[in-house]
Amino acid sequence: MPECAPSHAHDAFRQARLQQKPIVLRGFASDWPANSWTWRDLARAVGSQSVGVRGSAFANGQSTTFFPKPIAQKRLSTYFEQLQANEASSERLFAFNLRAKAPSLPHENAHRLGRLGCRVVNIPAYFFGARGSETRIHYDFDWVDLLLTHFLGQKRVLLFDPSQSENLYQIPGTVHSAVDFGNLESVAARFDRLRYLQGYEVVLNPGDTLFIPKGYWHHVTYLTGSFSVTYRIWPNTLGSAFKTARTFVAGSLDILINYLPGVAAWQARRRASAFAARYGVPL
Ligand SMILES: O=C(O)CCC(=O)C(=O)O
Repeated sequence: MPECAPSHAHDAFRQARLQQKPIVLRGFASDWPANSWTWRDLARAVGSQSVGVRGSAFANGQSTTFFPKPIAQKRLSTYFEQLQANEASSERLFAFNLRAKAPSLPHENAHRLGRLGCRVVNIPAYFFGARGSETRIHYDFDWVDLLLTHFLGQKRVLLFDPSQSENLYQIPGTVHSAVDFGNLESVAARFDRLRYLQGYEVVLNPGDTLFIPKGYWHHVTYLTGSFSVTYRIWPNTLGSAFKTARTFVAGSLDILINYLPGVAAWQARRRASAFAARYGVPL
């Protein structure tokens, strides 16, 4: 995985974005306020609020939904204590609105990312995870460039460009792969195209920023309890703005219609038969 020091971040990021290749900007965010938050600061800022924590989408059989369903309702401060103690679990908070839950903390980072020469949508999406938890492999349905900045621990990210979708056994009509990366050894025989898979692997440390280009598949393993924040970059060409608008509307509609009774099960059946026809193996 290409990487660069903070002093070269602007030029290296510009080049990577032009070429649509990932890059790690090591230590780019080491002076951000979020990089000095402790678990105790976070627990204090959220007070007594509770949230639905999410687990492993594969374990819950939620193979085609974008947002896995919550597996437990938990006090946020209790969850942060678990992360601080580095307890192993599958519990995650995915695309979490920490700004709404902890408004007393400084969440303004758009201008800091602006130093890279891009404009980001000013909506921070936070990702928390316990040691050993995973975000299943997917790409983001709105087809935008992403900047993910990491804090308070380590996570491992695998990245694959869109040309790898067949080798990843993309489930037709979804942004998901049928491959459970948490159990690669047991699925390797069934999904033999994995042999041809080519991609990148990187371990992120506190203060690192990862550029994830549009449509890039990403799989995340939390090596310790930790969190990140992702910002979406506004499209910079008319063509990409149009594709983002189209995929955003289609993806949002898909999420909404899946709430209607029977739709999720019907979609799952349709996708399973399309999958078997395309790859010659059952989903
Ligand atoms: O870090 C994670 O757990 C997932 C990040 C992600 O999916 C994203 O930023 O789009």
